[in-house]
Amino acid sequence: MNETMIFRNSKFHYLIEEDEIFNDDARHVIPCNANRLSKEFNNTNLEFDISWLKFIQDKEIKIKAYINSVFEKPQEHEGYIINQIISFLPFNSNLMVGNSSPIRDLDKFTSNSASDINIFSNRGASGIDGLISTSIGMSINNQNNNFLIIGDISFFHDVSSLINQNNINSNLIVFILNNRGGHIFDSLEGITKEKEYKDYWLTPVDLDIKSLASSFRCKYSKVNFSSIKNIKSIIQDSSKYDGIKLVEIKIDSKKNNAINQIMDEKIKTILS
Ligand SMILES: Cc1ncc(C[n+]2csc(CCOP(=O)(O)OP(=O)(O)O)c2C)c(N)n1
Repeated sequence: MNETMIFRNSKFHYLIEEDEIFNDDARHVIPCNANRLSKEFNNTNLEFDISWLKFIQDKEIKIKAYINSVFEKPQEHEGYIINQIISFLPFNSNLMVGNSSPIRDLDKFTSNSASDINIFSNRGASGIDGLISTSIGMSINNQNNNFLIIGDISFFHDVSSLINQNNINSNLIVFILNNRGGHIFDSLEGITKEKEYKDYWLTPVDLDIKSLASSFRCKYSKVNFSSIKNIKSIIQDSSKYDGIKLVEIKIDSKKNNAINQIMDEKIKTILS
């Protein structure tokens, strides 16, 4: 639906960009401040057809209702887990969200929260590097209520940053979504069937996170599908501990992908 709608209206697309940055998706660029432009429009008698906005809003309401209905029951699914984490975060928490699946799942499967959460991410080059050290930096400004949601490969990539807690007084909970590899690549069509998939794409590390926690003097707890409700108490008790706590959440990627597929199909139907 989106593609067709965008294609149908492509000649009417204007990018409003104050800094005149080149954008090869937009045929027309208006180099102007967006607030200033909207004020200028308000002073004219021009009438715009904004039925498309209502169309998108209606679809969004339906998709949210569908997602909420699926998540009424616990699901072995990263979107469900992120949804749960967000729902228990205290007011004014700092939350760093890793690449690539965690941030995409947060975008796709969570709604606006009334808790004024400060969201941090690294979506420039979308690197999986430095996410733990950035979160430790983030936590310096907030005595309590600092959280990071990160995949296992990204966690292992930056695990040596945990040594910083010897120098920096950081209060941080790291939720590691451990699906044993970089499962973002499962979404690339055909790749999972290639013989190089495991060695060059998935690259599972399989180090023992509990032992790493003890080496770096971090607290540790493990959550799996049957103990998923413990996420609530882990977050509620977060202000009780100093330092960094690693919470390993085991995910079965096959089950996660199967739920993703069902949800994607349904969302496609809603959008069609
Ligand atoms: C520094 C850097 N190296 C490689 C990549 C390519 N890359 C993007 S996502 C990803 C895998 C991430 O795996 P994980 O953290 O376990 O998250 P998951 O995909 O399972 O959600 C990789 C290697 C990158 N974005 N940044």
